[in-house]
Amino acid sequence: MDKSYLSLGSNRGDREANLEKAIKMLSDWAGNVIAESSLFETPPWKMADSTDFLNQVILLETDLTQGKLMETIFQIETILGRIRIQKKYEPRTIDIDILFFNDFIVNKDGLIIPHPLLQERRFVLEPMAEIAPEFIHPVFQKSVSKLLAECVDKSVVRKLVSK
Ligand code: PH2
Ligand code: MG
Ligand code: MG
Repeated sequence: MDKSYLSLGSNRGDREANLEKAIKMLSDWAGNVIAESSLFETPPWKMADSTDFLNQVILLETDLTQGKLMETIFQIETILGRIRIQKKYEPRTIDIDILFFNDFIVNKDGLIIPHPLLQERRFVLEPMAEIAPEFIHPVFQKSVSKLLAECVDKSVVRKLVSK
């Protein structure tokens, strides 16, 4: 099976329930969720007039191709009430982004892996560093903990104690 790290984020509705439902659907339709980070409360990154997010990173074992995984993710986002109105970032019940897929480097049919902005986002690197600090970014050839140490985004992300 292939291994994919996914970033989950929600800042509308019952954020914690949205993350939980997304993980359940991913395990039903995409594979096995074999690791989950804690939940992190994070200030909106490059979004004006937005409320705080809950963010999480999970590790999924899957037999789906990257393209099929992306399709499944879009279906889950739609079922969970994600509405895309504008092109720019907007509040959402759920956003699921593929961060890594094995050590593959992909740029095809609008899908870019590794996620091109992950190294700029503390809301991704903090949770990922909790479950996979030694994972090597295949383009930069640096570990996630090194990317976190070098990250220019200094926003304060807060780990929730309940998980
Ligand atoms: N997602 C974005 C843009 N900004 N900020 C936070 N804190 N969390 C997110 O998940 C997030 C964001 C685009 O997908
Ligand atoms: Mg996103
Ligand atoms: Mg997305």
